[in-house]
Amino acid sequence: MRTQVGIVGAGPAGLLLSHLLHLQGIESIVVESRSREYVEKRLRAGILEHGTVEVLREAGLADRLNREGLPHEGISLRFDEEDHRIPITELTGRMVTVYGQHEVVKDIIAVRLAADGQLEFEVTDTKLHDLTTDRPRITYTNAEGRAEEIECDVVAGCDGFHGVSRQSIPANHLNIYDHVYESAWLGILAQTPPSHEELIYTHHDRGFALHSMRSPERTRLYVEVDRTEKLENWSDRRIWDELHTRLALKEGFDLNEGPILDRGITQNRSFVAEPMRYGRLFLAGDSAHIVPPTGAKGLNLAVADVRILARALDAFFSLKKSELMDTYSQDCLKRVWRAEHFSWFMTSMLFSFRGADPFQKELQKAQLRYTATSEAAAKSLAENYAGMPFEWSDR
Ligand code: RFL
Ligand code: PHB
Repeated sequence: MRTQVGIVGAGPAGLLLSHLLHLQGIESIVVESRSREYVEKRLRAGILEHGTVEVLREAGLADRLNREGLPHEGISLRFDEEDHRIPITELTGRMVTVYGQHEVVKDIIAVRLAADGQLEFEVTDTKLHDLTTDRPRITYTNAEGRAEEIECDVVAGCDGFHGVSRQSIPANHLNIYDHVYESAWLGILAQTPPSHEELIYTHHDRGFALHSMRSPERTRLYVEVDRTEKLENWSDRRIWDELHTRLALKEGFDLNEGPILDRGITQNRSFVAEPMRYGRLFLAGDSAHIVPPTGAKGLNLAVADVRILARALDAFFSLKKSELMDTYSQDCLKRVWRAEHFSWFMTSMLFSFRGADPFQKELQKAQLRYTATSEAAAKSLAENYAGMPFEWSDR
């Protein structure tokens, strides 16, 4: 097979890239190791930045997002059993939208298939070859067990943190920054209406907790757990008790309970591999960088990378200009490092980190009080949370 852009991975990065390229008249083939059903159900991110929603709207991918997405104009910081609202829209003129990542994935797959886009699910043994030539290749075994090869002009490595793309780059060509935290997230999806109209980020001596949502009928909740914690140690009752304790308010807080539909543990990790390019291979999204979920940035960074990559590839294929491909990595990394800092900052402020020393604990409280009482501090948080405008990172 021959195509212009071979895309590894049908997560948000790979799918959005294939659609943006299609709008520019550039051909691509996406290969994905999981089944369509699996990627359409995989429960992950839930918060779309202002700019992410704009990208999806401009690309004609927002019919359902416009109908079902829940626009949010603020979040709550909860500590010492009190709420402190950060009015994001009042402070920045921007907002965020609650809309599940798997809904974004479903929407793009439907649009790609309607346009006869080539998406190959359930492939195995994906390998990348000849990346430093102008004819790189992807080989894999398809769902029927047949060996396949795609010859392309460019390969987009959109296969997430554990994919093959980054691992296909010789180690001496990458700078790796890796930071692992002591705590992880235990997340549940519950069949019950949200208990509050906005997200609540809670700092409590027993650990961080987050109240989020997916729809007017479904609540998404998280508690901080030890990095080595096992899901089987957490009965439904233990999860709810912990949530009640951590989300408590002095004036009382009614937390709605309901059947738990999904649960999982996610590690907190900060990771950057740079440059995000090796020859004709371009990394986008989680394959190049990971953030702890506390800033709600991972999916949004994937979208921002792909927006830059689609432009660079347009200039390359339609104008034969490679300047934007040459600056791709540095153009993305400005936003990536801003989000790395913000996600680390939110995690450092909100998590309890069992065993943290008293000095660190007082610093956390000082930062929380400052953010809750200073408009300058709140505005900085709000600006990052809603997402730095593209004009800022395009500068
Ligand atoms: P993905 O989504 O991991 O997609 C990569 C795809 O590549 C496939 N793949 C391969 N395909 C072919 N051959 C191979 N060898 C392959 N190896 C892997 C995989 O099956 C997969 O389909 O990466 P992408 O597209 O870069 O998207 C990144 C986002 O998924 C991720 O950053 C976010 O989910 C992170 N995240 C959040 N981000 C936000 O912006 N806002 C949030 O509120 C937010 N909350 C979260 C999150 C992530 C979480 N977890 C579970 C990691 C909450 C959680 C709990
Ligand atoms: C979610 O709804 O899954 C969610 C929201 C905000 C975060 C992380 C996850 O910071």
